Amino acid sequence: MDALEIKVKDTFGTDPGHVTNEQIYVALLELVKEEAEKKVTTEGKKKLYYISAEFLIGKLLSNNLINLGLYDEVEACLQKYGKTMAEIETIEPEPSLGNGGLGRLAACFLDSIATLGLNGDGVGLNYHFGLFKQVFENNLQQETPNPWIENKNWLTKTKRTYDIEFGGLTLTSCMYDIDVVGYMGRTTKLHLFDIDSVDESLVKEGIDFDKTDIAKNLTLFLYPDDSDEDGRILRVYQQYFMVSNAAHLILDEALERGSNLHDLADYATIQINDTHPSMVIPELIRLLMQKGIRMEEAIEIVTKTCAYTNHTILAEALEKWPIHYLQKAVPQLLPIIYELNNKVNDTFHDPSVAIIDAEDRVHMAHMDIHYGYSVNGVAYLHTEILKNSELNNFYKIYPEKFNNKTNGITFRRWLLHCNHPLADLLTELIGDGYKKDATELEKLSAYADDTAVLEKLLAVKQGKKEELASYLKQTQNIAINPDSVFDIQIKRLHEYKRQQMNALYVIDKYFEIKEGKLPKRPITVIFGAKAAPAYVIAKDIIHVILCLQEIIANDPEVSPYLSVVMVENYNVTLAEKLIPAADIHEQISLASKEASGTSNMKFMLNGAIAIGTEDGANVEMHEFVGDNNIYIFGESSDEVIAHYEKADYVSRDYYEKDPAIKRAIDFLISDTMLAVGQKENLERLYHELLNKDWFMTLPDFEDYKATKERIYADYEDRMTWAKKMLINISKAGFFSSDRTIAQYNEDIWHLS
Ligand code: GPV
Repeated sequence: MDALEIKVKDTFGTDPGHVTNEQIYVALLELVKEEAEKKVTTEGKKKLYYISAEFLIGKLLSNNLINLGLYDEVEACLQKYGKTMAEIETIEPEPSLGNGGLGRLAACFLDSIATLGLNGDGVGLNYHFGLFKQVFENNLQQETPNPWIENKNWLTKTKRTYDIEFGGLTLTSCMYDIDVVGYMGRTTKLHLFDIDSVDESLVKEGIDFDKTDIAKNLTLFLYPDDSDEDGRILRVYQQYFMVSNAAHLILDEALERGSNLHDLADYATIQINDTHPSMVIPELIRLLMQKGIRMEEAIEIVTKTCAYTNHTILAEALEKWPIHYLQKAVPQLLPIIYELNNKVNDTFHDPSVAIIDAEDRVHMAHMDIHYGYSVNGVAYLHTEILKNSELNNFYKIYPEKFNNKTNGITFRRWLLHCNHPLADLLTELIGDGYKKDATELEKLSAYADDTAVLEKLLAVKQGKKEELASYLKQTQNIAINPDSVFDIQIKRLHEYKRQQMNALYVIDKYFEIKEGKLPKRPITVIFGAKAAPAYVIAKDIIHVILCLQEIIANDPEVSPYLSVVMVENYNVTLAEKLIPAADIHEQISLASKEASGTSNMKFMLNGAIAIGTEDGANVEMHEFVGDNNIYIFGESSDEVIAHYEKADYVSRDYYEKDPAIKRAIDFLISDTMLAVGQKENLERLYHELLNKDWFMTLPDFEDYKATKERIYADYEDRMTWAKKMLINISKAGFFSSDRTIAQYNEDIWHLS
């Protein structure tokens, strides 16, 4: 009997043919948990703690089966009983414990840490509803809760609990674990802290709830609406709860393994994933002092233990907490933060590197840089910008702390799991060594001119496009034409990512079609994006895209040639369907603003071709594949930075100079749009683009448009296109998170 048959027999007393899909799911969950537990090891003196407010892990069942080497056996067994993994997978809810790239990166990192057999765990929070679920009503985004913790799930409640003190409130934590199974490797743990008193019934309309009732709301949502002060203070409570638990755990485990705490840095290293966990620094100092260590020494110990990753240069995304928030939520940290700030000021006498600024705000990143031993950016260009402009004053003080770790993705989820036909083709051609050593994908380049192979590659892509078309039909009742070119932009909705530029292009194309200038092949432009609930302009952009979708779908003159689709509730599961099906992917952020991007790497690995700016990791992708295999356009990051310095950009000039731009922008408030959209939203975006356009879409528009025409034309030469696909795949090896994690370990963590 197969493992699954045994499990079903033990649990339900029958065979998989006589139980429901839900019961199969439960049996597989148990099976995976048992197998995963067998591979837990804690070898090595030093241990890594990857602390992150987000772990966007996605569904786990298939991935865990793949990593345990059980997938094929289970799939074959299910087939025997007339079932498929695809059916079983739909039962699993997706935990949405992250917003986007940063959270998904943390999840990929755990997979690689486990796969490389490193001694490291993740630490975060057990949000009951995670990020909101997105629904569209009247072409607008609405938010609803996304419950994922059902009766049976991946969480295992542990016995570990701590009393966490806030100003005037003590909450008892409990620790849940999720096993993270490495690919044919060991199992590592994701520790998620929670409290028992959380009350899900607090959530009333949409995702609204009483933000002041901390004992009941602490872990309800990921990043609750922070447009008001109560929301922001709740975030401070969450962050402190996360890091105080982490700090207790780290000290306890170090003591258990023989540390005397003076040597903590030999037993633990902490990666601070952006500034959300930064309070771990003062908290650890506080706890060490409680254990009798003098402050001076405690500071030294912690500085040798903590390393910080920066994920953005956008000023508004760099956390600066007003002192009075900390005074309310975590008064016990203030004396320590004041002392850390005094030491900095006494040494450097430079307000630009102070921890507390003139407006009494605590700059979390500044604390990390002074009191951590490593500062890294997440792509080459990003780290250069940190060193040479954004954090230049710090770089001058601590050049040795700065280093780059270009992001990566786990090939298990983003190829083996989401694209079986492509993985099989690669294995047929170059063997399966690439599954463990991604650089072996290079071997594929031997087939760059082999038409039989190129044909197969195109057939795999076509198959995935058809799969996506039927999936969208089934799940969202959206019809798309698999013979059209699929041009996809999926990522959080943010002005700097410039979905609005893509939308303006769609409007331009709509007019061209109306004028009789028809594309050679129909174009399907697909978007997927959630907007932060309080991010007004981002929601307006979603509104415009949904209006365009409706207008074009209902226009028989245009719809045979162009369609626009915004998928609802874009998440990891949808990404796994969209990415393998993409012909073209949009990486069109304003140069200098996207720290790295990681969907770019996933698309590349799945044989899609990028149109993009020289930004984030696009720069490195461009270097690997060369000019012929990526479509680069737009101003360079140096040019953009110069515009900001000189403040010389006036969007209206472009509107007046370029009739195509004028036509597209005017369309936003045309009768056609007003017939399906809301006046307020449309006018607001119109004025924003015309008078502000902070992320400079208009200067790049002409080049963007020309480059799009070029890429669509090149798509028609199918063999040349297939060669581009093959080269992209063959060069994707560098972007494996196994490489990234190996570099973190080599340069920062030094785990054995
Ligand atoms: I700061 N990122 C994110 O998803 N959330 C955040 O709060 C912050 C950054 C993203 C960056 O925008 C991406 O460029 C990057 O690829 C990703 O973090 C992972 O480094």
